[in-house]
Amino acid sequence: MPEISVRSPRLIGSEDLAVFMLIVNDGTGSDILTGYSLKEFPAARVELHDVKNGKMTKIKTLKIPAHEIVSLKRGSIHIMLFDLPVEQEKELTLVLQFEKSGTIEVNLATND
Ligand SMILES: [Cu+2]
Repeated sequence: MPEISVRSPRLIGSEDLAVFMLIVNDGTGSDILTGYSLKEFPAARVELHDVKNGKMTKIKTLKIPAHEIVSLKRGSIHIMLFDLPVEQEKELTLVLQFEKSGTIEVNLATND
């Protein structure tokens, strides 16, 4: 069974927002990140990106192997948030959906 947790979530940017974090699997089985949305703004566009040859490409799912830490970071895999209301002030909650572990909510605070 996988045992998924999230460490050090960070929200970067002002218009198009990037989300970085560590996704930790302390379990004995792998899991797959299959969904991502914003609790406060369900209509916002949330995308999972990888970077290939310096260009961002959309990917749909992300495997989290057993006993591994997958790092979402600048220049690598990351999550991006689009079409958020301009005047959003409240904190954002990113809802991650994993195939086996179910839903994990990640609180995001701007880190400038
Ligand atoms: Cu991106």
